[in-house]
Amino acid sequence: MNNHDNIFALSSGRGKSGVAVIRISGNNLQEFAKEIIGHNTITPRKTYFTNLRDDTGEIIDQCIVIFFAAPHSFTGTDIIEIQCHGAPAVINKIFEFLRGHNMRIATPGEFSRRAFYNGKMDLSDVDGLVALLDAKTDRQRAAALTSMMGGDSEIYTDWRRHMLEISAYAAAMTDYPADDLPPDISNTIISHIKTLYTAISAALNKYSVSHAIQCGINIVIVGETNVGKSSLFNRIVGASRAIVSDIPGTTRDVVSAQMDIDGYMVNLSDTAGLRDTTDKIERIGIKRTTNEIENADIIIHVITPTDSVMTVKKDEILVVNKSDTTDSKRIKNAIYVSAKTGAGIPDLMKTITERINEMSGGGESVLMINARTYDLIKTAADELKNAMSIAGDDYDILSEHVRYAADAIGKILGVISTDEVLDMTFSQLCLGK
Ligand SMILES: Nc1nc2c(ncn2[C@@H]2O[C@H](COP(=O)(O)OP(=O)(O)O)[C@@H](O)[C@H]2O)c(=O)[nH]1
Ligand SMILES: [Mg+2]
Repeated sequence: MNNHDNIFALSSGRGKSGVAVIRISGNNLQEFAKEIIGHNTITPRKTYFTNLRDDTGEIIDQCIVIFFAAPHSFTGTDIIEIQCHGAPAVINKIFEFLRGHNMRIATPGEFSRRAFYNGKMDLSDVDGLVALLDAKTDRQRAAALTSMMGGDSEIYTDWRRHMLEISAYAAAMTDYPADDLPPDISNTIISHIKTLYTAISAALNKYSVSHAIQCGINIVIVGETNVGKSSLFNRIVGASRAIVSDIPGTTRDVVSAQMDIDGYMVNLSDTAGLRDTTDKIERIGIKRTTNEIENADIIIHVITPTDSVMTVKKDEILVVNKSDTTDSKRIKNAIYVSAKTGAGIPDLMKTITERINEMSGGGESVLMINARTYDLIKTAADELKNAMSIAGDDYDILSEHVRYAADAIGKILGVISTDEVLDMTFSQLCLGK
């Protein structure tokens, strides 16, 4: 991959659309921009209505062309943006035209990679962009946008700066004889490390929230056979905003649907009834149900009005279905619903929403932690803990540990980066980003 190549990509989605956006990134695109626009001078960021012509002079399409001069562009390079009609034939013809001008199609994430190399985004911002392009619900959008706009980077940068300061300070201690140092210097250093450690641990503790926002909150419907689990599943799916997307790997007897409840993504699963059975296939279903329960954030436990009163477990919502068959509501700690008539479903949805909000701390902003950043934050926390255990003995080693912590955070930002990390981060992006 060469950073000096002129690269192009379709930045808008594939398929028939009113308008498609093709972007070109390169080091010196002004002349080419003038040529296609057909003006001797052009102003950056101005829109030009252009009859885009191929090399024989034939019009390919009527387009809007905008030229962004480096460094004031998404990538920090020159960029030409062509807005053409969103027909595959138009797009293909423009691609062909660009190829003929010594340009090549970008690899996935290559535009963002350039933005990173040119200091337009750090890796944490790129993580945010990846998540934003994936966002299906409003909470996902909000968390990803904060991260992409540098909200998370600010926190990481602040932590790292503190760590580097502490590390340098501790290292400097070794240059002085112990008697010359202020008596409480060790305590001061340790208390600074402790403050950082507390902040980082708090962020780690919220990983489950961040994970739930990004990957969805798992809600599982359980109960004995015939209590109406599947009927209730259909009711709930119908009562919430459907997310049109497939969860990979749901071809199994546990049926799942992805939906949007109060802006949160929810993975709702209907399960096989739990009961003792000798039937081999049913037992596989029950095993899967057990797995599903283990991964559940919230369990909807369904019973019928004739069942005996039971205690409700912490993560459970007890639901009495088939309320249409009785007038009594003798089971006190349960929500009465009828999957058949829809009675009580709004109450159930309200309770589910309350539970989700409790779980997520009411939408207060949290660092958007992913698998890559989780390990690095954990490493930083561990290194700070190591540093604290050395208290007052060996400033050199203490300084080293804090330095390792700073390096871990530096890797999150990409200040310290390996090609492997970069490849992993950018390859998640689609073409044209
Ligand atoms: N009267 C009544 N019947 C229901 C209700 N919900 C489900 N059923 C019936 O109960 C039976 C079992 O329903 P199903 O959803 O397959 O239960 P599952 O085995 O727990 O998934 C079916 O005959 C449903 O029509 C309800 O709210 N009221
Ligand atoms: Mg069923």
